[in-house]
Amino acid sequence: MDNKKQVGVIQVAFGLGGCREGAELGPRGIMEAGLLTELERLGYEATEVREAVVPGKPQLIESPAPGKMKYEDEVSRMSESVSGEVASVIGRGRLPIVLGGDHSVAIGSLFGIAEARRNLGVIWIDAHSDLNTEASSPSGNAHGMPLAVALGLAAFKPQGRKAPAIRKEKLVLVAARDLDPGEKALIRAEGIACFTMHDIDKLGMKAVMERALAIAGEGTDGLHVSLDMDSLDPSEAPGVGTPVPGGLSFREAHLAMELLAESGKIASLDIVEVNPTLDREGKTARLAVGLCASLLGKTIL
Ligand code: NNH
Ligand code: MN
Ligand code: MN
Ligand code: MN
Repeated sequence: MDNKKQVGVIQVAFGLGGCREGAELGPRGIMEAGLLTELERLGYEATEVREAVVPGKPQLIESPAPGKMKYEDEVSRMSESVSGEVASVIGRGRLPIVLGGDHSVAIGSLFGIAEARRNLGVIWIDAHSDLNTEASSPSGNAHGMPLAVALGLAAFKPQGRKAPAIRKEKLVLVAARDLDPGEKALIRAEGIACFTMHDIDKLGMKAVMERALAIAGEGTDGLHVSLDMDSLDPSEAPGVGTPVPGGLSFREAHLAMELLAESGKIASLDIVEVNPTLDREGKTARLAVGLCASLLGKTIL
């Protein structure tokens, strides 16, 4: 496996995939909450910080067409830049940390990582399942579609990248509690592993992570963790665009990260949907930094 003591932070100041403005300020919020200091404390050396090239809001905003992804061209250009940055960070033996931005940035990270790891395991920690296609999406928002795109189920395909980027057998959803009808049907039909909040309440986070690791961590050449901050309860993470009650507690989220770290299989990470304009004095951004530290090996003792 790669030299884990070197990371590359990729800032993706993109919010057009979501439904509210402000997620594009997420990378700055997370950096200001002290990510680099925390990485240094953990022994990561010479952390490289890069910025993906992201298009702004177009002058002429097309009226949203049903069955089409909103800001498709912008999402496409953003994904191209992010996947290139991610592939180059991995190519130099570093662990990529992608800072969103809304969750559409994960289209870029998944396709970029897939260049290096065709047999990727993915753990998707999110209140939502992000499995909408253009046809099933109730909103047309790209942040509800990254997994459908990565599985090759959506009409949208990232330019010059081989789809699918991931395999449904090696994908695990954790903390789900707000699924659209088309997503529920897809999860059932495709047999995608989904540990809902109900499962976490019943089994506990430890058992859920053990099962998740058995599914996504075994027989794969690296694990990608995509952490949507709306997986947390809104009382812990108020600064997100689509808060959903009944989410992960502070300790459940940290325990999940600690158990993932103990597996020794983490090869890449996204932290997304931090919206500083909706946050309360940087609480969500600080929690994002803390969770990242736990995932990268910070222990209590
Ligand atoms: N499922 C909804 C949609 O597709 C909401 C998605 N919102 C998210 N996903 N924040 O993580 O529009
Ligand atoms: Mn998401
Ligand atoms: Mn979400
Ligand atoms: Mn919804």
